[in-house]
Amino acid sequence: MRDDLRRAGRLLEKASSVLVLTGAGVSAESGVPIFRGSEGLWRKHRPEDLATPGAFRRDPRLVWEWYQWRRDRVGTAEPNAAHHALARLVLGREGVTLVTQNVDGLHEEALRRAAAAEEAPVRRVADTLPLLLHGSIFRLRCTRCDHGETRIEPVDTSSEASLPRCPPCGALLRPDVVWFGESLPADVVERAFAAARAAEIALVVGTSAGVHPAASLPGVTLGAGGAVVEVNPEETPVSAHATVRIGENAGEVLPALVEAALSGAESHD
Ligand code: BV8
Ligand code: ZN
Repeated sequence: MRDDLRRAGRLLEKASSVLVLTGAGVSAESGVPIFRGSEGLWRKHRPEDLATPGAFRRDPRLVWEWYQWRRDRVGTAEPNAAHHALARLVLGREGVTLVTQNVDGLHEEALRRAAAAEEAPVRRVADTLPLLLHGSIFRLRCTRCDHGETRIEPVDTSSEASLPRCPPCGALLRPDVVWFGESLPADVVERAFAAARAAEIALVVGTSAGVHPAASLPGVTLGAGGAVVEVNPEETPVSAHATVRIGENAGEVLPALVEAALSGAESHD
């Protein structure tokens, strides 16, 4: 096994507490477009044009059209080897907290499949579902009351009149995701930062680490004396602080990395 993978596997295997932070790069090999970079989502649109409350107030149809385009793409996407490896890691031993910036639901799908396949997973799926820092693209919430719902079927974005409305109060429904300038769910942030403080290793996979407060999590682990392992083909602000940096695609290296991390799993019992 390559030296960097062996060293990273060893760090993860010895750590009693691990934070995993993922971004759009972990879903890239599932065909879900990432935000930045040449073929990124933001290339065609600027974040302030679409992922902000102001954009939705100004032109809810345009914002819904962009989200429905993404819901279509994600709806046909399958979890890739990176999602499946992380599901095995989270289910296969205690002390791993999965935190994601992604809203595509692919970690949850991989966890459900892994739990169904496992005879006796070490942990119950309910205890291992990822912390969703930025919500879910398949959840809708009301712009006026506290109604929320999961809606998989396509939203009709052909006109403002056809946009989804709240069954109880009639106001416009919006994607239940966190936009720029909006605060993240307090309880999720609380749990994510607690996990980062407690982690001996922060495994940072597929994020450009430029959006806060998510991007602050690896620094919290470092500040508490932990170490960082980064998996990303490109350098990011985290790279300089990584004890081990694996400059490859997550789908290609995570299966072997997780295999190594679980090899001594029994020693954590
Ligand atoms: C808040 C959900 C305030 C919606 C998203 C200055 C300093 C600090 C903060 C700020 C600042 N100025 C402004 C802010 C605040 C702002 C922010 O951080 N702005 C940035 C641009 C500077 N943050 C906010 O507004 C947040 N809220 O701060 O609230 C507040 C506080 C109190 C009370 C009230 C308000 C909210 C931010 C959340 C925005 N929502 N998404 C949606 O999805 O539509 S952000 C979105 O982009 C993602 O969720 C993600 O978080 C973010 C970054 O994307 P990545 O996941 O990293 O993806 P990206 O494409 O960038 O990178 C992909 C990476 O993968 C690349 O590095 C690539 O190399 C790699 N890769 C590619 N292929 C692979 C791969 N890696 C591995 N394997 C592969 N195969
Ligand atoms: Zn309502």
